Amino acid sequence: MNRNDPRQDGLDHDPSAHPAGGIGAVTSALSHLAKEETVLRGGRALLAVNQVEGFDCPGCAWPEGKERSTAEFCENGAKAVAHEATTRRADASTFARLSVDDLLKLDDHDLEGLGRLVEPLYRAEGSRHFRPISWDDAVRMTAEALRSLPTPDRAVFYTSGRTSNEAAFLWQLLARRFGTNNLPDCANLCHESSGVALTQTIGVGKGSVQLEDFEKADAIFILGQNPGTNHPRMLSAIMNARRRGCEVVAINPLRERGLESFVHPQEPLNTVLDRGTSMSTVYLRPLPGSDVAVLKGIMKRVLELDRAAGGGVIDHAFVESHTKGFDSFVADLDATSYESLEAASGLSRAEFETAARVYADSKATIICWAMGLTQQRNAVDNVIACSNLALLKGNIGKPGAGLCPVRGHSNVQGDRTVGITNRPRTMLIDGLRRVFGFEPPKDHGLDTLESLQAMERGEVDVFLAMGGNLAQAAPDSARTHAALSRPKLGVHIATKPNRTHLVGGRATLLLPCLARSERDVQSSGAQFVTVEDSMSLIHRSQGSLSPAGEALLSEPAIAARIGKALFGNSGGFRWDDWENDYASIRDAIESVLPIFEHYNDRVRGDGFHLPHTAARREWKTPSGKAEFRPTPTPDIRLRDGELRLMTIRSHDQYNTTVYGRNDRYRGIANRRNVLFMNGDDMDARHLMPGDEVVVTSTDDAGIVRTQKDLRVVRYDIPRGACASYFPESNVLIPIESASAVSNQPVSKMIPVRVERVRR
Ligand SMILES: Nc1nc2c(c(=O)[nH]1)N[C@H]1C(S)=C(S)[C@@H](COP(=O)(O)OP(=O)(O)OC[C@H]3O[C@@H](n4cnc5c(=O)[nH]c(N)nc54)[C@H](O)[C@@H]3O)O[C@H]1N2
Ligand SMILES: Nc1nc2c(c(=O)[nH]1)N[C@H]1C(S)=C(S)[C@@H](COP(=O)(O)OP(=O)(O)OC[C@H]3O[C@@H](n4cnc5c(=O)[nH]c(N)nc54)[C@H](O)[C@@H]3O)O[C@H]1N2
Ligand SMILES: [Mo]
Repeated sequence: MNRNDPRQDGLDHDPSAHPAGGIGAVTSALSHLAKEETVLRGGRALLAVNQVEGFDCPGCAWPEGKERSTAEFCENGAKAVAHEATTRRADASTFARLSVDDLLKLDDHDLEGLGRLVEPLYRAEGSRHFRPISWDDAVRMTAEALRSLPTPDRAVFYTSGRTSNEAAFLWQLLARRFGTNNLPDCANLCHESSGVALTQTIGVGKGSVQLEDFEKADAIFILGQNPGTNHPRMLSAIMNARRRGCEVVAINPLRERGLESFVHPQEPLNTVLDRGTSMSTVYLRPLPGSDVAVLKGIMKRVLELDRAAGGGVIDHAFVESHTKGFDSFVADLDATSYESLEAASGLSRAEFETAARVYADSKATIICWAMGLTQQRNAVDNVIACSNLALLKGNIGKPGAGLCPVRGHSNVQGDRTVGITNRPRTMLIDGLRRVFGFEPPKDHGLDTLESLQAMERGEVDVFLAMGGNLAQAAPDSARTHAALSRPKLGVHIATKPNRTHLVGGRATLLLPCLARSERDVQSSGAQFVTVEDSMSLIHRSQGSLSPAGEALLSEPAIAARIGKALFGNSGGFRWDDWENDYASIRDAIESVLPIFEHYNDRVRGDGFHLPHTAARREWKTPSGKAEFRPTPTPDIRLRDGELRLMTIRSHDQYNTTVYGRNDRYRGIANRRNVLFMNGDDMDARHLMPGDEVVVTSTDDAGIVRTQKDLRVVRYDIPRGACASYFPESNVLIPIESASAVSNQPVSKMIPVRVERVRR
């Protein structure tokens, strides 16, 4: 058998040579609409995605841009909408037919495939069936469970980043009025490290660029991100930049399709000719976990170029007047040899030089990154290194330049802004006290990993989740499932059934809510909600489809009803008003957080940008300056025979929601149990494509975790690295394996062993 021909391997593996996007994107989107039996309903919804009067795409947090007159087509946004608009229903009869044990046998794809939840359900302790319950009883039961706690810190309020500002604000108000800052969220698993690092270096934990900057940049760096799959609308911005000659430097162990070539599906001629725009001018492929070494290699060279030219490469005037720590940063670079950086990253000095040349020649550079940088042990350093790079040439607070952590969930940034965080800032606490007249808790609450550890120890009695699927999103699946099952009551607000609902709590309430794409009518009339995109633009979102079921409540309504049951309408707490008219929630947000002044007025049209101090070159750091910080070169020691595993998303999933089993751009059809490996690493283990392998990881305590039944795919990936899909590979990640400082799980650099299963 020809070992290099992927088609001989018994796996349907055909790495596509086609550009990203194009006709494949259109046909794929249509097939997902058909699969959900929702061509009409879903098609109607698609026309309204990301329109000023429509709803915000639940796909990702990339901004919309000014040209919203025609539907901005995005294949993966279309899938997200199709799956939300499905005509399938997981109703009481579904749960009467299927016990929890039956449901647990379904995989994530089939579980959510049961369809939309349409009525409140309850599973009593000891029972294996969910049964219908009235809203009144569900709300009363939740309030009673909370009221019976000996201390408020025995409750945990989780939030997933799709939640609107209005719902999120009520949710955190509920938790804080109840008395706890236990407000973990999906950002703890996502861009936590970016927030922590940027707060240290530039004094604000958000990206500093706006969409217009992509029209002005000379160079764009993209690290640890796969926009072709996860932020497809970003490809238009990059394509337009490339067409006017902007340089794009991609840094990623994998050659990702969308970073190589792209056809805009709304350009018919190019689509027909399959003629793509080449997306990157430099493509560096380091080992997973080594970005600090790569960035240091680049910056070391920039420093040399500056010295050789007698200045003028580095923006010394900016460094002088706006920054602190330059000298020790330079001393660290000088003390670091190229050889050590080459050894750590697997790249050559020539590669550092090529990227450094692009950076040196560019007058305005944007630096983008996502999970490849933040899900690392040294994740905070990764982001600090991006910030150092930007500061060298004053690439922040000027047109065409800036730092751009590309957010995941469509409102994860907004949720944080309105108070979803276990570490509230004084501004929020003071605002809540001033407006509502109660003393909010000040001690830090639990983040996501800490919450799971507290549950494991039996210290949490009520776990409430506003969306998400923590059982599958969190690492260490077996322990996470066991931990989630310990609280007396799990309360899950959701659109579709998932594994968290099956394992979450000794008794469980399942509260079904309206989705983004659906009409939300309250007693004062039709409502809209607001969200914040990755570039701090606050804008409205209003669904237009008829709700999936008559009994559905909106997320703000559910939060308000629990609040009312616990505390009643008293003082500044106007739970009934808030449920009836979301403008009154926005008024409350504005009173607490002055950055939202004239919220209801300003959100009427295209929305408004929240102020970003660093983008104005105001530095809210303790020193009042932007700070250079030295970053130690990562020292990744593997034991003999180990590989570095990264867990990544396929083209057919939204986090734990598995739409289908294909990964078109990587040439995988109809399966998810694949392990991408370098040919030399396969040869060293006498592996052939399609072989069944077992992957194991061993933690510091010597405990071995195992993922079985993976099939090897020979892939263009650096030697020493391998990749598989999240969430299945979460079984391999110990809860304790987290980034220093930000406590974010290390999902992109898991030391593993791979062994063939002999049959
Ligand atoms: N369709 C779709 N859209 C989504 C999502 C989805 O699941 N589906 N999820 C949303 C969410 S919540 C998020 S956070 C984003 C996620 O968006 P991404 O961050 O793009 O998602 P990942 O699949 O985790 O991809 C990480 C990328 O980092 C690379 N990588 C891994 N390790 C390293 C490393 O050490 N260094 C470098 N330089 N690169 C590395 C991988 O090869 C991969 O290309 O997407 C959002 N949008
Ligand atoms: N190994 C590994 N683990 C990871 C990652 C990784 O790259 N590798 N990525 C991490 C990242 S970046 C993230 S953001 C987390 C994601 O963590 P989560 O946000 O917790 O998970 P999701 O899969 O996005 O949540 C999906 C569920 O949300 C519910 N849902 C969907 N829409 C709505 C809605 O409108 N309202 C409500 N109330 N519920 C809704 C549905 O029931 C669905 O089952 O996972 C993290 N885990
Ligand atoms: Mo995310």
